[in-house]
Amino acid sequence: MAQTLNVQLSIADGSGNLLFVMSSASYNRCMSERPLVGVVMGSKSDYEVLSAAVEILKTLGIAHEARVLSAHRTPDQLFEWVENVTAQGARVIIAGAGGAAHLAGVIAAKTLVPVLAVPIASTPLNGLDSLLAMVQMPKGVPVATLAIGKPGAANAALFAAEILALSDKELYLRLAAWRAARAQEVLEQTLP
Ligand code: AIR
Repeated sequence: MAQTLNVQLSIADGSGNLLFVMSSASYNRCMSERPLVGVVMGSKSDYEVLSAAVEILKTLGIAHEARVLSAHRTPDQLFEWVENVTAQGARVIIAGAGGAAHLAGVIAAKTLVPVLAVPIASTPLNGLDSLLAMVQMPKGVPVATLAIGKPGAANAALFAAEILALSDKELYLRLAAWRAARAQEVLEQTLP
């Protein structure tokens, strides 16, 4: 007979106060729900960076769908995915790309769902090319651009969580606990 293991994830601060509790059952439920966040990247090679966003979404129990689709190499399939994922209920899209990074911009052109852009350092220009491509959107089609690389990817997921938490009290509490745990980590740092 198959058995289901239900474990609890909990985070406590240095004084033992519980900051974060989530059962594996509710985590699994979140993951099987329809995606609230779409994560898309121009190439599999971008995943090393975008995994920082996916990890945060998992930690906060936010249902998401991650795909590789390129504005230049697979434009038709990209538009199809944007239509599908937003129709399913995605309320934020995170788009990471390097080089001539048009991914976030063309997605923003196709939807009114907020688009968060993550520039990726994948060319000899070290991400400055993608940063400028993403941040310099023409008036009328906004994209919110985060920092180059992993810090930007992690912050994109946290920003997505903040947007969703405006109408989801449980997520708001998980996010507050996550932030408090990070502060606690700093306070516990000691110097040699
Ligand atoms: N890219 C893919 N299609 C359009 C763009 N701008 C980007 C990817 C990746 C870079 O090109 O986002 O950062 C190199 O991709 P690859 O597949 O050659 O490693």
